[in-house]
Amino acid sequence: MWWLELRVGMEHKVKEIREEAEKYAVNTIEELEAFRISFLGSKGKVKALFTDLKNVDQSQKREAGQLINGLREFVQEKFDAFKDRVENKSKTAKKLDLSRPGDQIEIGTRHPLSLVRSEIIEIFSRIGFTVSEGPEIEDDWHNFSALNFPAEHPARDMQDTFFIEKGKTPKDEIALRTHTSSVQVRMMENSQPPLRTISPGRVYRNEAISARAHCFFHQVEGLYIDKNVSFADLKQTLLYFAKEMFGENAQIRLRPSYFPFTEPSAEVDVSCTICNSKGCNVCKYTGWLEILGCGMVDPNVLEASNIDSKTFSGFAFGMGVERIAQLKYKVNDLRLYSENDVRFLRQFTSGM
Ligand code: 2NL
Repeated sequence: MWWLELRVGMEHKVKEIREEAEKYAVNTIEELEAFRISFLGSKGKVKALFTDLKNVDQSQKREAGQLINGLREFVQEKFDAFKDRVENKSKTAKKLDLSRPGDQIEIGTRHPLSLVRSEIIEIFSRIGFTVSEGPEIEDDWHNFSALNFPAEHPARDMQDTFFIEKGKTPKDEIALRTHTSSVQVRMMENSQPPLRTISPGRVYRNEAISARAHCFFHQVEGLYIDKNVSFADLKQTLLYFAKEMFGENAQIRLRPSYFPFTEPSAEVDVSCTICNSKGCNVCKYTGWLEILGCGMVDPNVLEASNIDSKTFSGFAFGMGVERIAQLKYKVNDLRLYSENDVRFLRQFTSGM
């Protein structure tokens, strides 16, 4: 059965050698040479097949010859690829100079909001405020109801708040927090006064993005509850903050305002540090810049978190970190904070 012998003999051998070459791994020049000798050398496996070809029946010779040629090409390509790899490897090995100084890593800078956030935290830490944080996804109770928001308040509207889950009633709704007061409600619920805490964090409002508004921003809210906490304490605390943040010469003024969660409430301006209150386009020639909102915690808010409003009183305030950073670093477009343009970001210190 000569034909079977041919198939088993030639076809099988070609297949075997091909598989052997496929599995072969070469890592050094010596191994490369061994591969060449074993497969392509004058006494190599491919050459041996060409010798065998002489014994193949004339009618099968052409086909068998093509088979071996194919194998030779395959092995040659394999060899070329190995050669490439091994030679490149030895080249880079020669170039490697372990005594060279390392590449300089470019040092990043702290984000201005991160810098200002840390500074605010530090200022209040010095007078005994702790830092509290909480979830960005909130239920209606912690974001609105416990803070004395009436049912028909516009903030509870789709226009102003990002809702995540609509409930059967407004009280079942889940939303992105619109202020970090929600964190302070959790603090009041979980501990009894005295309470002195600031809550930094990201908050969300459903607003069109522009130079002056964004759909998210960063807040630091403060809360102080104890016996006999007065409006004078609030005022002095904020004056201390303004001087620490904007310099010893900073002055503050309070204007009456309204928030559902404080009574009385006020908005606080700091004397314009850019023109020394002489009047400039930043303070719009008023000499004053608005920096935060504040007030005495509404008794309804204390009671909602089971704090006796006959025994305790407190003050609270809230400020936008973007706003403080804008005044400190003269940032004229809110979008710069979140666009990650390194030309903007590089201007800030890399220190802590
Ligand atoms: C603003 C005004 C304010 C508060 C936040 C607060 C928190 C609790 C109770 C009462 Cl738990 N008040 N926070 C009070 C007044 C103003 O923020 O303009 N923020 C950017």
